[in-house]
Amino acid sequence: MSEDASHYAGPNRVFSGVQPSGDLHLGNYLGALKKFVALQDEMECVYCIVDLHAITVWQDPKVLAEQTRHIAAAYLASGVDPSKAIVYNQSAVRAHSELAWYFNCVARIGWLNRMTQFKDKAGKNSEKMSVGLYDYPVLQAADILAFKATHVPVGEDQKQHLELTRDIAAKFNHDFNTPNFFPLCEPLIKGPGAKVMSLRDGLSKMSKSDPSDNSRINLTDDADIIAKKIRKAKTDPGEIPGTKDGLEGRPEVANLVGIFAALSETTDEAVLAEYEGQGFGVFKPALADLAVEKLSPITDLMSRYLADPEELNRILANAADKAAEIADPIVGDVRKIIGFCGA
Ligand code: AQP
Repeated sequence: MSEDASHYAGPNRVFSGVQPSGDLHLGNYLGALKKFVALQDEMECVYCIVDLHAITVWQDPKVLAEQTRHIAAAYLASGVDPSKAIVYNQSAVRAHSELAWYFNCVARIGWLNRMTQFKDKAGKNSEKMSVGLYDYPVLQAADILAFKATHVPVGEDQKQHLELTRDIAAKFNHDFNTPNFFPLCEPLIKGPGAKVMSLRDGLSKMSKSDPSDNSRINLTDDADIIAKKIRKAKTDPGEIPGTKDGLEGRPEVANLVGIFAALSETTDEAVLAEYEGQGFGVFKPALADLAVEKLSPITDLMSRYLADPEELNRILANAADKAAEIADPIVGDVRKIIGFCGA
């Protein structure tokens, strides 16, 4: 598509979301939440708890609201400030679902057939998956574009979905002859922590749905559990190399070095220089101490927020009103552009 993001004249705006589909882990924190906090002083930020996405796989109705508050508490405990950023849950703002339908009529089936995350999640059971899971990237495009968001902080796993969002925006702009109505959003992916891998397999990403709890560090894990999981993390009999070349073919070691760098806000190179020649008997305890130092305050604060569910509900409801104030007029314009009677 030939359109250039730089021709969009609207304001810069950040949008991102996390599913309330289970405990957040270190990958979600480093790949998403930590970036959310850094951006809230730079641009208008809209941070959603994407409960419509969560129900693309079964969610127990008795715990969905609680899981949603859990993610809200994780946002706030990580440093997202509701007086600066809009923090709400997706189902409370109708614009998401409405725009997703319009985009279903813009996106092509061939585009969705290429989405690797659906293939990974569905495996051999794609016929038994919900239509929603297949359509997930279209809803994600609607989330972003209902706010005309220009910047989207996510982990590397979302790269393909954001390319689809750009394709949908460009096709809409082109089909309806409304150049630059939707911006072509810029993914904010780079940096340490963009792809945190499983502690048990350096080739699979750290994920909420991995059946092994030892594969991930949850934001609710206490210091002992964090230390135990890092102690048990898969490595090899070698030592920490002095340069990144020495990490070739050692994905588990590369992952631990990357986690160390992301948590200490430095580079892989600096970590390698500090620990060159050390064994894992030295490196793992240092990493465990660092992880506990960075994550424990978040875990503690989360518990305090979760102790007051009414206050979390209030924060989410207020923010949903603010989110609707931005998204409703944009979706209203889309209705007019499409040409609906009465729009
Ligand atoms: N391992 C990861 N490394 C870096 N970033 C990650 N993210 C997820 N896993 C990693 C980023 O976290 C944000 C929220 O993700 P999500 O919960 O909405 O969905 P997900 O990507 O599907 O996360 P999971 O943990 O892998 O969940 P399941 O197992 O349910 O699929 C996104 O920005 C994502 O990039």
